[in-house]
Amino acid sequence: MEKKWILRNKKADFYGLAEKFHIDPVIARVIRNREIVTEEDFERYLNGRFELYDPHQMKDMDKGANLIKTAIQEQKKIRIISDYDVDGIMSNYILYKALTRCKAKVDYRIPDRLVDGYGMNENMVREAYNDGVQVLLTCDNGISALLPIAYAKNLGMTVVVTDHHDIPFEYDETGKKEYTPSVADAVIDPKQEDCSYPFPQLCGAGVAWKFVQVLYSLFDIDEGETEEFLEFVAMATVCDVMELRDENRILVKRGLEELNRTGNLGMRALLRVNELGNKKIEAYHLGFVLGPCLNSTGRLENAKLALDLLLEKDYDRALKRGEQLKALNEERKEMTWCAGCH
Ligand SMILES: [Mn+2]
Repeated sequence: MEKKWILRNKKADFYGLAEKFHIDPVIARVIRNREIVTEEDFERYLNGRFELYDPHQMKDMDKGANLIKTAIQEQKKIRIISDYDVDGIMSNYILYKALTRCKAKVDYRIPDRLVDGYGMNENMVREAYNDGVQVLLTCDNGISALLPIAYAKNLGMTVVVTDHHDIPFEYDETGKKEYTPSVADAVIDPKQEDCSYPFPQLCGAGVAWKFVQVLYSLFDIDEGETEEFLEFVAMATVCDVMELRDENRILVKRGLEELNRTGNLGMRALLRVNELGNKKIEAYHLGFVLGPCLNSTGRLENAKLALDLLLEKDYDRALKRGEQLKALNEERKEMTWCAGCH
């Protein structure tokens, strides 16, 4: 049977656009269907020639980064708490590496899906408190952890939230949406109504990366050093199924360039065990080969295995960890086997 693509029919001057940008009119139509409308939008979409947005535009960004800076200078114990999926693991990795670079006393915690469930909970706050942690930094979760955060505040901890999920709300008597305020010391989430960041569709790792840009500038660390994290932002953006337009498209494009010459031993090992060592890595590989390997752990074991792989400093050990993750992913595939989802 012949396959047919049916294109939505949004109006635009496809022939004019095609001629101007040297593309096929059908491509112009596909792009238009992604809500890319003006010539300026087309230019940005096709050629990616624009500066990424200024991270300072994000609400509470400066406040949150300064709180972490002070905590680092005062050598307070900081714990990063993420989610267990690929976006969570990537966010956690980015923040952990960056805070370590700033000489922070920092560790990380990823919830175990079976034991802890999704995101930060009161047990994890208590556990951090008992470990002498004074500052909690969340990524890819935290916006809806209102009670655990209130609990942490009662225990005298500082809480900085970075997230990209929707802001929790209730309807008031008149049926109007009422957002439930968080008592965290800083809430960085571009989905907040009063946040003026122009592109709220970043993934958790995207927000974390923006945070690192600001943190590095506070420590006078060269901005170029943040680029080593782009491959992880790209991985998270694709695996969290974010819209691949606007800033996300640029982040993924640049991240793929980084990934193709990655210096991260864990990532190199993961490429090698998936027989991708000499191949050009594209978005497909992020979403369908590498991502599932990193994700397999959140389901069957603790996602910490995946983070440990990315932090591994010895290549032979990294290879062993890579094999282990790949095997776990195979096991998961066996367990969830069905025709059509292989
Ligand atoms: Mn996410």
